[in-house]
Amino acid sequence: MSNKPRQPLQETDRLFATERNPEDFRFDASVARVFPDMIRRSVPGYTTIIPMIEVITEQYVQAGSNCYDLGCSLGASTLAMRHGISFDDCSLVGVDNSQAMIERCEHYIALDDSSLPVSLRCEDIMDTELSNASVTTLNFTLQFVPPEQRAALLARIATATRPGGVLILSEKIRFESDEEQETQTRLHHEFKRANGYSDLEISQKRSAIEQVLIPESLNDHRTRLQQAGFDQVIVWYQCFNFVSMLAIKSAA
Ligand code: GEK
Repeated sequence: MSNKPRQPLQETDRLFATERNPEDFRFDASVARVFPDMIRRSVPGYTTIIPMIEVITEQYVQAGSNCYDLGCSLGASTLAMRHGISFDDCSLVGVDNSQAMIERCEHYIALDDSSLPVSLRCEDIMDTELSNASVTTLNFTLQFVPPEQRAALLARIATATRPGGVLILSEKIRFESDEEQETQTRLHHEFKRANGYSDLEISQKRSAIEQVLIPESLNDHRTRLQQAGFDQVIVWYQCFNFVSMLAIKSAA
């Protein structure tokens, strides 16, 4: 056995704790290292949504189909899907365009006890091949896709989805009323403060992420999902300005 100290698989997020030059947020190695801590302390409801992805997958997965986790990061949503799939002839694919995320994701998949194979693709979700899908997840990923490209991606997902299949779509949203926007944003920041983030961390992260995370309203999401080819869109979870939707393609 080597005496070299092992690098911990995850660390506490202190990326914005000291004053830094404003630059856009990127999913690089420094983010991948602290990601589980960062997302849990920053996204209200994340720790509820992950186990529910397993429950929803269990309900909608179809024998002999493909399941996709688009923007899989370290595989939390991928593993939830993996545990919800009861058919051994299904294939599960995780896609992320951050090399640092995919490398770490491989470790988490290897540590997990399910035997269903997972293939990981280091690819842009705009280009990744999709077919014969029963359950696809976009868990806080669409918000990072440039808004003008979102309709094309959703249409491709809907076309690839079998009758009776679903898309689980979780997003940070914006509100049509300025008053609600202000209230929900304040509550989100209070959630971060309660999780130990300082005012400096909150404001620096906000400036860094503003250019790359573009939230849309619930109405925009609903309309576009229906135009893409999903028959029913429901919000199954909301905590402040974070929601998760289920877009269902009717059974034939
Ligand atoms: C979880 N689903 O833990 N192509 C591929 N990957 C992308 C793209 C793209 N165009 N844009 C962004 N990503 C995960 C959390 S995080 C959410 C998802 C967050 C990837 C990006 O590299 C990152 O890993 C992920 O989408 C978004 O349930 O950080 O708030």
